[in-house]
Amino acid sequence: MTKSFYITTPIYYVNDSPHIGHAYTTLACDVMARFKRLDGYDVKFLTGTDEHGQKVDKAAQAAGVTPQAFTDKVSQRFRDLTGVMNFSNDDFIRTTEPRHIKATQALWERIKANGHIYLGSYAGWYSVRDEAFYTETELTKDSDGQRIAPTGAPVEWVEEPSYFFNLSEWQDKLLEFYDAHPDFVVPESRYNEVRSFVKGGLKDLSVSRTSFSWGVPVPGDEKHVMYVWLDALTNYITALGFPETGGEYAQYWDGREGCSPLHVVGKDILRFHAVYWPAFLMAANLKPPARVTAHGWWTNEGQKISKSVGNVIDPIALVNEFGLDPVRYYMMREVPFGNDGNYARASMINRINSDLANNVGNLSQRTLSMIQKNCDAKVPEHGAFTPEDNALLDGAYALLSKLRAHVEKQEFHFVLDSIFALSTQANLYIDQQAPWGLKKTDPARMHTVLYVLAETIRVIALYLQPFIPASAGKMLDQLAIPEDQRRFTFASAKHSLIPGTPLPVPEGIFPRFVEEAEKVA
Ligand code: ME8
Repeated sequence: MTKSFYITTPIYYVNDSPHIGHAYTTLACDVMARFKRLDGYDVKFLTGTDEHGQKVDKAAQAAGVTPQAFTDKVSQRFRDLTGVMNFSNDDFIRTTEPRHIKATQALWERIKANGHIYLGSYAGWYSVRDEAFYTETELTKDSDGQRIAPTGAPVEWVEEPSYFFNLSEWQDKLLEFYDAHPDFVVPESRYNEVRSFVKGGLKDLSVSRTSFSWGVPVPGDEKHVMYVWLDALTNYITALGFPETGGEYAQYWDGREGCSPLHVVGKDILRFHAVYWPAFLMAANLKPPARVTAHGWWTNEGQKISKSVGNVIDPIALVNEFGLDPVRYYMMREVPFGNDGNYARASMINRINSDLANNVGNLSQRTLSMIQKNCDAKVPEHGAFTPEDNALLDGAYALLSKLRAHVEKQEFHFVLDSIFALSTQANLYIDQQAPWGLKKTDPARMHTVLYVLAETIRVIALYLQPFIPASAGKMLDQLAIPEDQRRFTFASAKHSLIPGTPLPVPEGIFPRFVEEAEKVA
């Protein structure tokens, strides 16, 4: 049976337009989803928008429109971003949809029926920006003496009737769960952080609010709306048809053997996903996800990104300037996934020129134009392979298992590193074999060398598809590879290029980036 794979992005608050952080998380999920599809999995990839809560309500008020009109407009910008970035999500969820309200209320009712929700009243600190409750001891003061959250967000005092989830009673169960699933949180440093947070003791969690109404009504007590995080986290199972537990829920979440739901999130929202969410699910007798992977944060030219500083990076502006695949490549290559990273214009240009143009671009352009000129524009015939030929080809085919292992751990930078190392090796092979010299001395050997190169490029292009789908697709078009022969099972000698296949005239796929000022000079 085909294996199933479910991957989700956080759902994004619609208080503001998408920025590089949003594009980055979804890109990582897109790469993983594409990789798994090419590797034969049945994939569901979900993204969407988080539309309830005080933060969005306030943003709508500031814009002078109703929350529904406001969320309709801003949610569309996130949907548009999926098109601009060539994301391959299978669904786009909005928490204001009826399917989600139904799922959230059903989850609440299950948790309540199991005795884990009780009515009380909350008196404490709340940060609207973080949509999070904080204890007095977690707070510090800013330069004006105002209390602030550990994230730097302002807090306000809240006193209101509230339902509580008995989180304090889940400490042991969570610790047992973490011990049984040491890969539940990746990277390991984050796993340890989550574990020690839970070990330090948990307090019951306020899960409803009464001082505003922009949320999912609590079933049976509609003065309350649910805490936005309980609402938001449920999206991951709403999209699988919950409260139905057959169908996609059984296929992607709990049922089909080997299915392993994966949530990718930024480090700031790990606690919600790795502590609250498994506790909510266990309280409803549902299975927790298989893994939560946390990535780091981007800075801009060394500076923390903030709206007040005015250095927010607009992913669409990056794509307009550098092109989509270069931006996708840069974001996945520049920063080891899990670490914080820095966006620098100079490093973007350097990656475009040295990795894409000079390495893979040059390899493919040199090889294909020689074939065009010297092999009658057809995949060349080849003679017996030398040990050098075999070393390159076998290395290319064998790389897949290494790439799989890195993808399993969300080590996307290592995947790219390995593919580009193969391309570097192929460039060295050209220089050593010097096919241009063989043209007169040994044309048959020249044909073999060009065959080996074209076949290596085919395999490189297959592997690059998850990262730079359009450019890798063009590389495969230039080798006349049919659409239905682009999955990873085709990365083997059994499916190697067929000599005599006509090839189109090659065109450069990876142009160098030249600054406007240099163009004039
Ligand atoms: O947190 N670099 O939504 P959100 C990298 N609605 N990532 C960044 C970043 C940066 N500079 N700034 C923000 C929410 N992010 C909730 C999620 S899920 C059930 C609900 C990332 O729109 C951040 O880490 O505030 C987070 O993963 C994501 O953007 C969404 O943030």
